[in-house]
Amino acid sequence: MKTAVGALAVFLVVMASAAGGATVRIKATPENTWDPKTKRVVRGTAIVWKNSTEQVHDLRIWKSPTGRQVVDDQLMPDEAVRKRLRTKGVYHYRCRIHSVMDEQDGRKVCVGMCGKIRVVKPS
Ligand SMILES: [Cu+2]
Repeated sequence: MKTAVGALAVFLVVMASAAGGATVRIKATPENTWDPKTKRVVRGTAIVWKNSTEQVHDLRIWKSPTGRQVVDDQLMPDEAVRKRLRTKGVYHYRCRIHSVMDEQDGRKVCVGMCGKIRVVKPS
C-alpha cells in the first residue's frame, strides 16, 4: 500500500510537470518573422503567440503530415493567441499575410513568416 501511494505521488508530480505551469512565448517581430522560429515543447505546454508589433498578423497552425488545422486566428497589435498542443508530433504555423506556400520538389513549403513546433512526450 505504501508503495502504491508512493507511486501515485510520483505519478501526480510527473503529471503536474507535464501539464506544466510553463508557458512558451513566440513573438511576431517588426521584421515579419516569428521569434523563435522553431521550438520544442512537452505536450500540453501553453504556447502563446504574441503580436507586439504595430501591424496586423494572423496565425494558422496545422499538424503534419495530415494538415489538420488547429488554429486559424487574427492577431491585431498587442493581441495574443494561446494554445496547448496536447498531441505529440510536428506542427507548422504561419502568418498568411507575410508568408507564401511554395512548392519545392513536389512538397509544399512555407516561405516567410513561418515556424515549426515539435511536441514531445514528457521524458
Ligand atoms: Cu504577419
